[in-house]
Amino acid sequence: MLIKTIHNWQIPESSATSEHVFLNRRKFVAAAGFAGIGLVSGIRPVLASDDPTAHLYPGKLNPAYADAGRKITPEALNITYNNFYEFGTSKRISKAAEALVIRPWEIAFEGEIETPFKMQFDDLVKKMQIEQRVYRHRCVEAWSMTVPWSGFTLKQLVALAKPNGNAKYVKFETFNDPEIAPGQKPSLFGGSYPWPYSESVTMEEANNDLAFMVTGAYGKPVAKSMGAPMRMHLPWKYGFKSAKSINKITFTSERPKSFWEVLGPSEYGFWANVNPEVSHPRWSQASERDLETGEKIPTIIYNGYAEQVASLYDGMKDELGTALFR
Ligand SMILES: Nc1nc2c(c(=O)[nH]1)N[C@H]1C(S)=C(S)[C@@H](COP(=O)(O)O)O[C@H]1N2
Ligand SMILES: [Mo]
Repeated sequence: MLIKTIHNWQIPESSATSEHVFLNRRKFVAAAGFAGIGLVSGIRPVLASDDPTAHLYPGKLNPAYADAGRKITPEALNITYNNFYEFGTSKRISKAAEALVIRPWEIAFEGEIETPFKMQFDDLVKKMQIEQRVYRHRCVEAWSMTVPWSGFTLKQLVALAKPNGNAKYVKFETFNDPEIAPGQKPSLFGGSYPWPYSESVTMEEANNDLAFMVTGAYGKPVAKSMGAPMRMHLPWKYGFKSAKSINKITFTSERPKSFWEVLGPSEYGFWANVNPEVSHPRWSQASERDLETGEKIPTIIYNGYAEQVASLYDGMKDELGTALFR
């Protein structure tokens, strides 16, 4: 996708690639070549006949999110370079993730709602207005990508659940099945990971137009390695907030503790809003590496989405007076 208009988050000309980043890029190109081999031997593209919802995609392109100002990350790279700890701690989990069984896929709605209920994913997705949006994604590890997602706004899901007046947070949980997900086997990691993976947002965040529930990518149902059949994308927050393969949604009055918050509260807090001025305790967040090109790009507050979300944090500034990070 070409850059057509000037946005505040666009890359300044001055961000020339340093030697250090260039070397990393060469390393990365080698790794991407390796991923290509994996693709040929192991990954089969999703066929329309495989998935009863395939005809829904890509959906109507939302003009407000048609151009993310950056080149779309190639699909082949994106589905083979993932964070999905259920299947292992490396980025090369796409083959292992094929073990995920996504039909039937039941989603439980619980907590502070009118009546708790369960719904099959195929029935749920039919009730939603599917659209396509191109979003930038910024991982806390300081790499970024640009993805043409399809899905529906989180606020539609909130409305479907009918929360009551006590609901202040929404918690999203992933499956827990050590039979298919080796990362969830207690023997491998000493049982120290607080499975299932979970993430939460405030009701205000969930109802913000930017908050998106992803069911498709690159014009078809989202790949297993990217969190099939349903994952979130909150583009103004670090990537770990965007939980994959969700099967339980709970509305709560108290703020839940998420998977990464339990593991490292000083590094992966609840808010996790992208903020170049607040370093991760072990590295700077001032810039990021484009997954495809290896180019070093300055990181922008709220990943460039301040216009849509900054008002959520009015009066909630951190010690830097900018935006909440942890
Ligand atoms: N269930 C689950 N969801 C997850 C993760 C995970 O390990 N398990 N990793 C997160 C992180 S750190 C990132 S950056 C994104 C990566 O999404 P991608 O693999 O589609 O690029 O997924 C997020 N969602
Ligand atoms: Mo991440």
